[in-house]
Amino acid sequence: MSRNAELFERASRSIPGGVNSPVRAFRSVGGTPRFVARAKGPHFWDAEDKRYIDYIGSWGPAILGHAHPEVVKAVQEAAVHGLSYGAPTEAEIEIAELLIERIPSIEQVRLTSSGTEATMSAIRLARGATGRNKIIKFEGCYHGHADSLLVKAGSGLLTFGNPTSAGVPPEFVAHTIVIDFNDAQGVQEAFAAHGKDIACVIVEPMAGNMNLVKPVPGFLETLRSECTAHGAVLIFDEVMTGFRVGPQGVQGITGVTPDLTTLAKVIGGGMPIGAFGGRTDIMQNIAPMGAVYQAGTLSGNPVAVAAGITTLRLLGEPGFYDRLGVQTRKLTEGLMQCARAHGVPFSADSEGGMFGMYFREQVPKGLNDVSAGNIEHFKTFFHGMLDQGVYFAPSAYEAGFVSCMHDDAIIEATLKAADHVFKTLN
Ligand code: HOZ
Repeated sequence: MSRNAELFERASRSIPGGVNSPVRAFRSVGGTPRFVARAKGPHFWDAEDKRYIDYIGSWGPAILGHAHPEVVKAVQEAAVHGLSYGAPTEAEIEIAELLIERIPSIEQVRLTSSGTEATMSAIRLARGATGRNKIIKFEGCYHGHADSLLVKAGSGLLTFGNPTSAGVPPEFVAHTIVIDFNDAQGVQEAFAAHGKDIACVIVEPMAGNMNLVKPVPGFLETLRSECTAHGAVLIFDEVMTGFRVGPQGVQGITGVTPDLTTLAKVIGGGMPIGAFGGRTDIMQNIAPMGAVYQAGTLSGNPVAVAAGITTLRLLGEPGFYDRLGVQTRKLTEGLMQCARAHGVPFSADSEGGMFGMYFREQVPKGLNDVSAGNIEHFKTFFHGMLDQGVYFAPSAYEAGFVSCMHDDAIIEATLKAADHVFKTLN
């Protein structure tokens, strides 16, 4: 038995499914999860010391590559001074100021420990600020695992073919309206029917939890105009896209301004962190200023904040996102070329350092399109690439991530492996 298999068997005795987050279990692709022993730059090594080119990068945070020396140094230096205080620090102000400076729609921001906490809190805040109950979310968008959001949610749940989670009472999701992503008309109809009861619209402005799905022109603009017209709060969940697709997230690319934004992943540089922020008049409703409660012992954790500040500083270097976007496009265009050469129906898309691969001719516009991809081709491709030492997400419903350490040699090695694997799909 391989060392990875041994570890998986052992893990399965003490941890449900052997993993601490469902997609990692490889259920939708079959086979044995790789247990990571260490990582550096664009690579990680598994329990058998096999090296992989990593296109997950911790699902986004590793934008500078794994174990970037400056981020590691910042973490080490912060750790020496104590791991957690449960009291304010100057560094928290620094990261808040950095976020406000980088993302113009954020006037005030509060830190949490995860993206789930950030979205859950942003929704509570929207409800508290408006005095309304209903929320709109979109099919295939995933906003963490808070109860009211586990309605036909994407990612792990889809992978299990189970559109909602057990353990969520129907009453908890009774106020959640689910509309197809990119269905602007559906949004207009929902507002026409329930406008005065809708507290907020929450959206991944570029979806990353049903694979990468971009908004069609006019979709985000409709969300903005409907929210404005009906006094609802527009929340952009940029947990995945924030500082990943560009220096100001999707809002910087599309020019559509949300009222609140949620962030996580990249802003912690690999350490657990989340944040929600936006208009001051809305943010002032949070305790201790207002009546909306939100708190956390590890919120603003000094070690996570140190990693985040250093990461954000390095991302601010001129040309960073241009270079990242070029490398990511080299990958997606190269993959499409390989697939075409071998007659495999395939498409790909990217924005900044985030990409999608689809085993169908057209890039998807929503969840149904993603589900229409050839899942058998995906599985064969995934395992073929894994054998060749290239690690893509073990689910057709996840996006991929490129770091600034994925240089030409890494992309070429990936495409060489892909050429070999696409050949076997024909
Ligand atoms: N579904 C998560 C990403 N979209 C997976 C997170 C993890 O397993 O770490």
